[in-house]
Amino acid sequence: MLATVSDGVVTQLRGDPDHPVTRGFLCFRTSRFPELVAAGRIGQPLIRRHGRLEPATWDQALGLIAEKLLQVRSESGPAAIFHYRSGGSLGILKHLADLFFDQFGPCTGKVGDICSGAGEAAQLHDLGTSDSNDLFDLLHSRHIVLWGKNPAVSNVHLVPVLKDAQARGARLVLIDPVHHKSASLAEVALQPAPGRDYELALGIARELFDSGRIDPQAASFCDDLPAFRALAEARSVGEWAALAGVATEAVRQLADRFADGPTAILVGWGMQRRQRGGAIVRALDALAAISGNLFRSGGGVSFYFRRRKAFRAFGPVVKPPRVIREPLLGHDLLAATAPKVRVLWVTAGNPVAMLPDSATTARAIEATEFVVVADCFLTDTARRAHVVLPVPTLLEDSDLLGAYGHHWIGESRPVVQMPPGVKHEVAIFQELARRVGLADYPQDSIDQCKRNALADVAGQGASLDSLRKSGAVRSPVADPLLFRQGQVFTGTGRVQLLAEAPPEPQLELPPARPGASAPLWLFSNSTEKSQASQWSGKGLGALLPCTVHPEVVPNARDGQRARLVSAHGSLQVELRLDPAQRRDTAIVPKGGHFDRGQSANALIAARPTDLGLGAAYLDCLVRIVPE
Ligand SMILES: Nc1nc2c(c(=O)[nH]1)N[C@H]1C(S)=C(S)[C@@H](COP(=O)(O)OP(=O)(O)OC[C@H]3O[C@@H](n4cnc5c(=O)[nH]c(N)nc54)[C@H](O)[C@@H]3O)O[C@H]1N2
Ligand SMILES: Nc1nc2c(c(=O)[nH]1)N[C@H]1C(S)=C(S)[C@@H](COP(=O)(O)OP(=O)(O)OC[C@H]3O[C@@H](n4cnc5c(=O)[nH]c(N)nc54)[C@H](O)[C@@H]3O)O[C@H]1N2
Ligand SMILES: [Mo]
Repeated sequence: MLATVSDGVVTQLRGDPDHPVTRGFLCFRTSRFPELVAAGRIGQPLIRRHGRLEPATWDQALGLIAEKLLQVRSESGPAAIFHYRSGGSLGILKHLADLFFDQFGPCTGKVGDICSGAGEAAQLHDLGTSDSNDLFDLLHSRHIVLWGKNPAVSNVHLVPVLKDAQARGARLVLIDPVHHKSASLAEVALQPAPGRDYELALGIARELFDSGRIDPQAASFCDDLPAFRALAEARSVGEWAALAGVATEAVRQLADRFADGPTAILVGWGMQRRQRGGAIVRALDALAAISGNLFRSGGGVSFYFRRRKAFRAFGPVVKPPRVIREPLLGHDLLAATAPKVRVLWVTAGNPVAMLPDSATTARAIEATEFVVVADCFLTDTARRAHVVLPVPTLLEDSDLLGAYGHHWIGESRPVVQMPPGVKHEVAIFQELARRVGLADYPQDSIDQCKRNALADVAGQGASLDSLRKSGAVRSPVADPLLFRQGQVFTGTGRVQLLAEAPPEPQLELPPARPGASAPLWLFSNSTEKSQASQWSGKGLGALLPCTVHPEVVPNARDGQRARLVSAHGSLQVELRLDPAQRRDTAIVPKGGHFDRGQSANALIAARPTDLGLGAAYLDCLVRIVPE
């Protein structure tokens, strides 16, 4: 990113025209990030006194924290301290927070990943890694399947690559129950039933088996081929299509695309946020493999880019004395005894708004004896803290970054000075380490921390100096083609095909109310205007918008107020009518604030996914009650 600064203020943010991926443009939310900062960041530490958060000095804040950490460790042991770190701006130096709690304890840690847990675990199981071919390998694709993915909103720098691929003849298909902006990129946009991608994938597989169009070598590079074949043959193509809620012909045409490769599957993140999320991604892995598209340039089944692979860890992997499951954080915090969790440290995340079952998360945090939140903003979570520590925004930060959607790595350096009351997180932990007597905690300069993280790749063209000179460097440890010569990275070297059908998801019916709609699948999808709970520009507005088909609520008017009711809670919304949507869905933005009554997670039960301890956010049914 490039920033224009005038009088110490960022007046414009844009993409770097020299960056191979960002090519001079940014997404809506990032280009307007300065407005978010101007609207109210925290400029000094806050300490709760007499029930209210009041300004304090760093000496008071860190003194209080050090005292509390030492007291709780000596009285209850380090397992009574829990450190929760989420994504934030994804900087690599933020991992130094983990090192602090490993050395101070080891303390209670988090397991699972509500973002990508199920999909990553699925791919790790099937392929031995969760990574992708080089982004630009898509230029060799004949077909690209956007399977439950909305790049026009959540991955904007993929869009020009898709368009370039199309200009070279690639044909694009979108598979998503929701009609969204990316539909206009695709030649076909299929809207299957929510959560039925397993059935859709097996229908395609059945058609490929029936017509003898699977890779003739499949048995040599796949384990469990007969079992996967038996799964596909459990139903006819027509039966699978009916279960998936699409026409039989549509399934056959998808099969034709897989047989006419190279065909790349770009696996979206939504469908793995379901109870069967792991099995769904496993079905897509299997489809890519048996159709002969896994090892080809222009093929692949791309979900994640291993953004941390190039960076050396700051310490050894430490086994925590106890773990809290991220998708069940509120529940696990409340249930933890022997010892109770007495200190909670939250960094780079807003769990009250973003984890499922917001009310329980909020209650669990409120019930914790001492809560520290490090953030730039007074979030739903920070508002419940005993101490709030203000950290730099991404425009003031100094860090290293891997990327979400490609293999380039880069350095961030401050374009403006942070306000005097704000501290870099590395400095916070270094100072705290001195106060609590951690003699081995690194007291290096930030540049030295960066050099340490780059030690493994510095000799391969990715030193700190080359990052500084070039702006961004392609990770030297990312092969342009992930798999070569029919080998994956599993124990056997062969793809582990899905061999068992996943169980049906368990769904809670929303209570019946007079005049209410039938149960609808609640989608809480990314919106252009925010990164999770960080809203840019004008923000979310007074009422949470909820998009539905006009026939979902009889006589509904656009803009009408209504209530969304689930088995867990209810929210006031403003209806947006869209005839392009299915009649069994209700779509709200992800990231609404809990204290404003706008968090979808107030409606969503905390339930883990089948693999990887993700959160099944999307297995949520609601009714609409007109007001
Ligand atoms: N503007 C913006 N961009 C973002 C983010 C943001 O908050 N705002 N968040 C970032 C983060 S944290 C992440 S993890 C990434 C990915 O963030 P996501 O927004 O999760 O990713 P996508 O894969 O683009 O979108 C998910 C898609 O899955 C679809 N979907 C849901 N259920 C199903 C299903 O059962 N079947 C099928 N086929 N599709 C389904 C949804 O309708 C949606 O279009 O994006 C990042 N980009
Ligand atoms: N219903 C529903 N819920 C979802 C999702 C969904 O699709 N639907 N998506 C899920 C996904 S994919 C994700 S990744 C999670 C995201 O969940 P979170 O990571 O909790 O989301 P954010 O709201 O981005 O919170 C990040 C916070 O970190 C702060 N921050 C930014 N940079 C830094 C930093 O350098 N240091 C520190 N200390 N703080 C920093 C920001 O100000 C912000 O308050 O939400 C999940 N929740
Ligand atoms: Mo995420």
